[in-house]
Amino acid sequence: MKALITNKLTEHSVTPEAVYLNRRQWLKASAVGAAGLLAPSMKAVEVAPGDDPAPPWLQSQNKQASPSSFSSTEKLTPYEYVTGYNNFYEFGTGKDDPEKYGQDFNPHPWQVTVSGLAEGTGTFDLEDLLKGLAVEERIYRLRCVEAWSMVIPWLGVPMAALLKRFKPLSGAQYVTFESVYRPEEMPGQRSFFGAIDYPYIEGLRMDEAMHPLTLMATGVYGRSLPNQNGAPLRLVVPWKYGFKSIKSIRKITFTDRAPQTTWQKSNAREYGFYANVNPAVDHPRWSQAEERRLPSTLFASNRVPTLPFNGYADAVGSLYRGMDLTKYY
Ligand SMILES: Nc1nc2c(c(=O)[nH]1)N[C@H]1C(S)=C(S)[C@@H](COP(=O)(O)O)O[C@H]1N2
Ligand SMILES: [Mo]
Repeated sequence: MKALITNKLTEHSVTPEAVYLNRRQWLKASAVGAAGLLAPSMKAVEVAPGDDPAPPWLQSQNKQASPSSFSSTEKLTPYEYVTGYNNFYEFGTGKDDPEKYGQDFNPHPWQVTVSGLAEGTGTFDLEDLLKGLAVEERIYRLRCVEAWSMVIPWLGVPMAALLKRFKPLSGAQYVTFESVYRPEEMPGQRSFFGAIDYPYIEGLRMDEAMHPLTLMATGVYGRSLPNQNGAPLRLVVPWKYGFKSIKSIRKITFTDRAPQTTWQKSNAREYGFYANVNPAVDHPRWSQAEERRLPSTLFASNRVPTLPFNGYADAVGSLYRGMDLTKYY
């Protein structure tokens, strides 16, 4: 089944038809069980190729995506929210700035520089980096530290499969990611009163990076990533607050110690290195006990309780056994 999702959705098509159709299929497929896992035979969406400015090799790799049993069965957040309500400060701090001001950014051709404690360091073309890796569709919850959330159908490759290509050395305890720095194409990076330092830096402990849920996303909603979502490749760590999921990655570095991340540098008391979603540890300025599942309105705020590790505790809780999560927030 093919459905068309254009970039100009009207209010009348807030939820793409393909999503509705597939929801019905999912419900019919009794394989959708209490665990909330998707029957691993059906993708959520397919998108017409005309919408996608990425090079043909990337489009075709994304289009061959197979569904993943790690996917959530919750109702997808509509495409226009996923691609129109964004945090990507390089393009501005307003939620609609990334879509508005992200269109002059040209992510192709793209290279990634890999350095540090690994055998296979160097600078690689994106195409070579991804060659031979199977893209999966992963429907994950995304929980922003600002207490809103979405359900997003990502396309991407397991981070472990990508990182293994560089043969990390045994001393590599952490991996650092760095976003692109292109002030000429990114107005937020030119702003004198920029909210944060650029380039944007994030990092994971090695075992977090290699966890099967950790994804290097190459697409969303059946197409390659729009600029505002972090084209051409971005991290997705669904059990952590959204700011860990760094966009438009240009550098990967294997290190023996944790990097200072952008948000830690901006305010260490408010933003920790771990940033695991935790309803029991409030942000100093607001509660994290609940979230607004978008779309939400004044009359239907759509508040849902926030779950430990964003609902992925069974899969990732053991990574943090014995750690005081109020100290390592
Ligand atoms: N480089 C970069 N990556 C970033 C951000 C950013 O401002 N710059 N914002 C983060 C935040 S706060 C969130 S919630 C997610 C949002 O991802 P989305 O816009 O694709 O939903 O991206 C994260 N990755
Ligand atoms: Mo966020």
